Amino acid sequence: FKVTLVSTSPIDGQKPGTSGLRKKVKVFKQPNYLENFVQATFNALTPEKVKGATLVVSGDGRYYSKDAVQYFAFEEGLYNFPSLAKSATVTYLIIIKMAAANGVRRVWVGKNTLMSTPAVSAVIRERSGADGSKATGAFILTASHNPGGPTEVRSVSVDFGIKYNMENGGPAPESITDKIYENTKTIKEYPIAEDLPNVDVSAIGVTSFEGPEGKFDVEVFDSADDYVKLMKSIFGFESIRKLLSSPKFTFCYDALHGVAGAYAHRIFVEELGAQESALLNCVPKEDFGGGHPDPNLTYAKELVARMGLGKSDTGGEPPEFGAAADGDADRNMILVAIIAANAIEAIPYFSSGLKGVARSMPTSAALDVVAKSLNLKFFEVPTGWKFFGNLMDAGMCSVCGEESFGTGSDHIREKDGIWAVLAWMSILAHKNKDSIDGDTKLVTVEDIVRQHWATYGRHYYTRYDYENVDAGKAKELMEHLVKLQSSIPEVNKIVKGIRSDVANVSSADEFEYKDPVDGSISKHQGIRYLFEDGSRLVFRLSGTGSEGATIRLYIEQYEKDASKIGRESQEALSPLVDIALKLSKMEEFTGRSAPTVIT
Ligand code: VG1
Ligand code: CO
Repeated sequence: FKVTLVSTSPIDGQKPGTSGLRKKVKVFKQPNYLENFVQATFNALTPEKVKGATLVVSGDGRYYSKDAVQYFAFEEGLYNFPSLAKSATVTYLIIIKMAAANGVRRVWVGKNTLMSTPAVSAVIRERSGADGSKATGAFILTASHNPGGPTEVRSVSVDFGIKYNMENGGPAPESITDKIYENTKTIKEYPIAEDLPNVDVSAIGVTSFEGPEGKFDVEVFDSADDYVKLMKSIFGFESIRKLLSSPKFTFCYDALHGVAGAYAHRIFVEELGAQESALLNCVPKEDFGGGHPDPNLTYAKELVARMGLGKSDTGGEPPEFGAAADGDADRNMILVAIIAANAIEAIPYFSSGLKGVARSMPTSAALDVVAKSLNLKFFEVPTGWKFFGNLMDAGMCSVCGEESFGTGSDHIREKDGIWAVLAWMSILAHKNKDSIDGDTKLVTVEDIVRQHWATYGRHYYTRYDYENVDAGKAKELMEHLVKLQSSIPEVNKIVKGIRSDVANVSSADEFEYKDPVDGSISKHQGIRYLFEDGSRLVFRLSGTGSEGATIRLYIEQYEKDASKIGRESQEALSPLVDIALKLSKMEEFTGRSAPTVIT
């Protein structure tokens, strides 16, 4: 192949957010939009991470991924994969062609361009090529929980996204994402191997090409092999298998048509013996079946119905255990504090102890209580998994969690939805090791959760999301809250005027984080109001949306009194909700009388 230099000019707004660059599909389809970002990334890396390097390129399979990996110069609608992939004449690769032109030695692509975010992390860390080569980074094509597809249906934004992960398998830290952004503002040209023939990404194997600087390979492989191997080294599959094959235990896993489906069958059915019927929506789709691949009680409707939690309960016995994944399979509906509290005895990987635990700032402080009682090192970081990476690399932290149902450990450098399910199953298997055979009832997730609350107290917790709010108004609301913080007595006067039955606000601030490993500082990470009884109100602007602003309001109340831990969460939190809405003048600023989603 030949290398051509293409002239380009900067495009506004390519600043990576919480987890990479996420924009509407139609924004990504603008000429040079993807190319500029990819080249800005190459230019932000040290030369040895590009020249002669091995890179992973894959994602959650959402619409436009195949174009991004291998671009088809056809009008929309004519595009038909994989038959076109084989006609190697008129296709233009974007990332692969740019990688080749930048002197990358080889690109590893997941079969059909599919790879979950945790699997990418595992592949960077664990996989070796036939010649012993190791990957030093990855382009992950995902907008995770944001819907996808070619066109907006009922004005739901359809998004595409791209992020770069480093040689430790974790998302690029802010020092790199800032550099990428700076580069997008000055970019003038990028090299591309326009005539590089296309590769059939549905067929496993290596294709080699010859370029001006030598050989370039594209290797297609199934990352489920690497991922399963890693999971087997962490968990006792035998004991989980025993649990899953017991007639007393039923299970349900909803992949919401995201990439988790590419792993679920292999792990849960083939390796662990679950029934086929345990899998819901496990066929990955470009548009997630028209759904919203966000695993919460609002969007995981089918699972919620099967669990008998929703109004549309179809009757019959609900499964013992249910879980759902997001689009890129790094999250699910399971919480971290309980994993941390039980990990050492239930999960072989942790048998020698936990190095420490961490959570993101808005996440429930339930983990803090466990850390204190087990005497574990504890860290509070800003939102986004990239902040956990340094702690893990420095051996300071084993288990991490975020409020949005993202959990994971230092086996990789991303959150990991399937890991979290296996962790829970390990805990269940451990608690039931004597009751699995015989007539005794199984210990359920609910039993474990109640036991946990009885031991550690309960953190009532909820998140209100106001999606697609006018960006200017959202900013004004945040500024209003920052201004209020200058006088705590004034805040308390307002609070007491709203409800007299809540504790005093003891302090308030804008969260700022100093990384204990490299000393880097991240500012403006959300506004906190902390109450004397441990309750908290947190306000922040989402960094993953693609339209307007999303305000997230996190409300938390800690209850140690065992007689008060069984209340309904929304009812227990209603005084604080009232205060949060009035203190922030939510309706006044946003014009919204109710949030878009409550989780
Ligand atoms: C949200 C979540 C955050 C998570 C991030 C990426 O961010 O709140 O906990 O790390 O999504 O998750 P924000 O900035 O919108 O609040 V994923 O699974 O969508 O990559
Ligand atoms: Co995700």
